[in-house]
Order: sequence, then C-alpha cells, then structure tokens
Amino acid sequence: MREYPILSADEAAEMIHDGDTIAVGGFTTAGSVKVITKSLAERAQAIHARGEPFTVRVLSGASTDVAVDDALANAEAISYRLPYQTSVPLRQRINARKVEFLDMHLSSMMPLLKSGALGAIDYAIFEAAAVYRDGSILLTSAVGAVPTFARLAKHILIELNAYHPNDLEGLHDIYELDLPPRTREVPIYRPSDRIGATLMRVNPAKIVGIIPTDVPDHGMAMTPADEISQKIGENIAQLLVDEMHAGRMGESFFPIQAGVGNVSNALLSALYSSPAIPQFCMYSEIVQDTVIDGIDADRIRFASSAGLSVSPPVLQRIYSDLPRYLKKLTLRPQEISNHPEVIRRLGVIGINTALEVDIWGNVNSTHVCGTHLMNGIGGSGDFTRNSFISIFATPSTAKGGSISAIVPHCSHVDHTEHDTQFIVTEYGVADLRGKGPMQRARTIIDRCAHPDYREQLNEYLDMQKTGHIAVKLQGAFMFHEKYAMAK
Ligand code: 0RQ
Repeated sequence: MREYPILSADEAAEMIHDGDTIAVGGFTTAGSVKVITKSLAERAQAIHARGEPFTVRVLSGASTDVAVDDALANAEAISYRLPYQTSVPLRQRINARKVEFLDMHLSSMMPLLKSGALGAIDYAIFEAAAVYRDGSILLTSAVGAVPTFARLAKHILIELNAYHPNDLEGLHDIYELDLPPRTREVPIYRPSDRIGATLMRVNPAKIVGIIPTDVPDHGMAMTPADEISQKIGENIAQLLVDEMHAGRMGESFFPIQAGVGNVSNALLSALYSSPAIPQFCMYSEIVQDTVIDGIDADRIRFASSAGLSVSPPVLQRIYSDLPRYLKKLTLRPQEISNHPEVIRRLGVIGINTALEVDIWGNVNSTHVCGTHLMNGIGGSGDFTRNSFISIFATPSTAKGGSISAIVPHCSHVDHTEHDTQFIVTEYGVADLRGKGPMQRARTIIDRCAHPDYREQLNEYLDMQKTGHIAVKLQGAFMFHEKYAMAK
C-alpha cells in the first residue's frame, strides 16, 4: 500500500527529459490527457528560448485532445509520433518532415510495442477517475492503449480528473493479450460479452505523481449531416437491408463498426430510423453521439468500443444515468476492440470513409495526392480486412468537384482491392464481391463515379487492350495532375 506524490502539472512536466518517449492515454478526445502535456509544451518553449533542444517522442492510442498534439506541435516539441493523429498543426509539421510519423493499424501497434520493437516508454501519462493505493485504477471515458502503456512504462503520471464521476466502475472491460506463443483466444462471442476486469492494475511503485484536475472532455460535436452524407447513409442502409433480405445477415443483424464524421453520423441515423432494420449492436472503436441516440431510442442494443467520442452534453447524459448505460456500453483496450479474430468471428459490418477509391477497388484513406498526410489509417484497416461485410464510403468528388474521388489509380493505397467489398457514393453502391478486375472497374464507374468523370474513366479503361488489370501508366494519375496544376 502506498501514498502517491501529489504534483502540479508543471511539476510533472519537469520530470520529463529531452528525448524521452511519452505514451499518452485516451482515445480521440475521450479520456485524453489534458494538463501535463500543455505544461510540457510551455516548458519546451522556454527551453527553446534559451537556445537548447527539447523534443519528446509521443505514442498514443488514437487521436488526442488539443492539449496533446496541438500544444506539443505548436511548441515544436514532438520529434516522433505514432500511430494516428488528427491535429492540424501536427499534420503540418509531419508534412514538412519535421516530425517522423508512423501510420499504424491501431491493433497491430500493441504486439510490436510489447515485443520492444518500438523502443521503451519512459512515461505513461493518462487520466483516471479514481486511483487506489494497491495500484488499481478506474479509467475515464476511454481505455485505448492505456493498459499496455502503463504496464510497459518505466514511470506513470496520472491526471486524476474530478470531471469524471468516480462511480464509473463497470464501464471498462480490461483484458490484455500476451505475446506469442502465450497469446490466448479472445473469448468474445457477442459484442456485449465482458471478459476482463473493471479496474486496471498497475505496479503502484511506478506511479511518480498524481495530478488533480477538473477539465472536461473536449468532446466531438456532430455537425448536421449534409445532403451528400445523407444520401450515402441511405445508400448504405439500403444495401444492408438488401443483404438481410438475401439471407446473408445470420439470424439477426450483424454488429456495426462505423468511423467518425458526417457520413457515419448520417448512416447510423439512417440505420436506426429504418423500420426494415432490426435492433443491432455496435462492435466499433469509437462511440459517437448518434450511437447514444440509437441506444436511447432502443434501436441499438449494445455498443462496444475503445472510447466515448461524444459531445460534452451527451457525456453528461451518460454520466447522469450511469446504471442504465452500464448495461448498454463497454469500453475496451484497442487491441480488443480492433482485434482481427473477434471482428472476423462476430461478422462485423465495417464501414469506413475514403479520400479516394480507384476503379479496381483500392482505397486511399490517408494521403492527399499520395503525398500529404491527412490523419492516418487508424482502425480502418483492422476492420476492413476482417469484416464480414466491408464498405467504403466517399462523396463522389472532393474540393468542390475539382477532383473525382473515383480515380484510375489511387495515389497511395491503404486498403487493397482484396479487402474492399462495397464502394458507396451519393450516386449508388458498387458491389465488388465475386467480380474480376474489369467487372469491378465498370461497376465502380457506372454506380459510383460522378457523371462528370464517367466518360474519362471509361476512356482510360478502354485504352489498355491486354492484361488482367488494365492499368495504363500514362493517365493513371490524370485527375491528380490536373488538380495539382489547378491549385
Ligand atoms: O479537406 O479539411 O481541407 O476541407 O480531405 O475530407 O470530406 O471532410 O471527410 O472528415 O469524413 O474525412 C478519409 C480523411 C475523411 C477520414 C478521411 C479532403 C477534404 C477535406 C477531409 P479540408 P472530408 P471526413 C475510425 C476509422 C482514416 C481513419 C479511419 C479518415 C479532408 O475518414 O481520416 O477511417 N479516415 N479511421 O476536402 C483531395 C481527395 C479528397 C480530399 C477528401 N480525393 N483529394 N482532398 N479530401 N477527399 C476513426 C478512428 O480511427 C478513431
């Protein structure tokens, strides 16, 4: 049993040295670190002002609160970052090659980390709702990568955040996997199965500071769905109804994974507003506002995820009626929420968003025109490769229509033609299952491309007369070239 040192955020930041690796908790803004990294950024700026170097290597579960990525990037204090980010200043520094960024599948990062291949962690920094003397910890609105970070780190700093109630016990399901050959199966047979502990356990001797805070989760507010997202959502809902009527959904509806953003929001609303679709579950990496609305409307039976990426009012709604939501929600480590074995076994319907899709079915989710990082692959690959039904959605054009999102060849490939089954735009649905390359290409052009670009795409396809796949080197990037020249 142990008393922990109570520190200010500045005192905690003082402990961290130039070149250290810090691993921050949270998953999106949910449960993110909020004060220590802000102090660290200020400290870095003061050190830089003296003409001395100061940067840290930053690991996270997924994207973070602005207090982590934005603050540290603006302070020029990040040298290395993985596995995912959504911060504008950090993105700028990555694209300017000032930060080494590793774009990684959220689940496969964990075994690499445990094996030591990604280096050591000096400090795990995360948020908790309660910390007990024996090293038991009640996490807050996310689990993400925290159990692994805390176990591997040399030292632990905890933001004890009074914004989160300390009676959240039962929300989390903490289960960690061993490395091969000791890795065991993950015994989840339904999204609602709980297999682990409600509290996380760490070695109390590693806790070098508790930093009391009272800072709200920044949250993710949803903007109302625009017309195109609405239409994409309706198209996906209709394709799932068709699959159900064709008898390919088992006895009930399969669990859904949906990414963040407008399209997912519109899709989930379309799904639970459709009388043709029965009650369903989510087996996803995040839960957003629409999922909680679906639970409240008794249309979503249960939601499993790694974090509650909801807006502040919706988080308060959950916290003010906890006993009811504890029966409907669980938060897991991302190596479990995104685990290929579980996704495959449950028959998840994976729905993700693309930047661009080529006529062969390859998908670029991450690099605009093949060079500039947007966010990262996140969990989209974990789900796409292993889902029973894998769907990619995108508006048919981007940048006000100046570039087609259906291209002859993707300028960067995150998801290959072997893993994508359905492409959906506001114009329709391309079902690629059972089709060879040329059939896929015609289907994607006819069903999904914007009418303004269909002729050019068909001409491109007709130019190459032989070969299993009709890639013509000249013209493969014609849309990208035109877009780059017009910019
Ligand atoms: O640019 O920000 O300058 O306006 O890309 O595009 O249309 O706002 O779409 O916000 O849904 O993001 C793929 C990035 C889509 C996201 C991606 C430009 C466009 C805009 C964003 P601006 P939109 P969204 C769950 C799973 C990978 C991670 C993932 C993503 C900006 O969904 O990061 O799926 N996915 N995770 O103008 C040039 C094109 C473009 C283009 C869009 N073809 N060419 N620019 N843009 N298409 C989440 C987690 O893992 C937690």
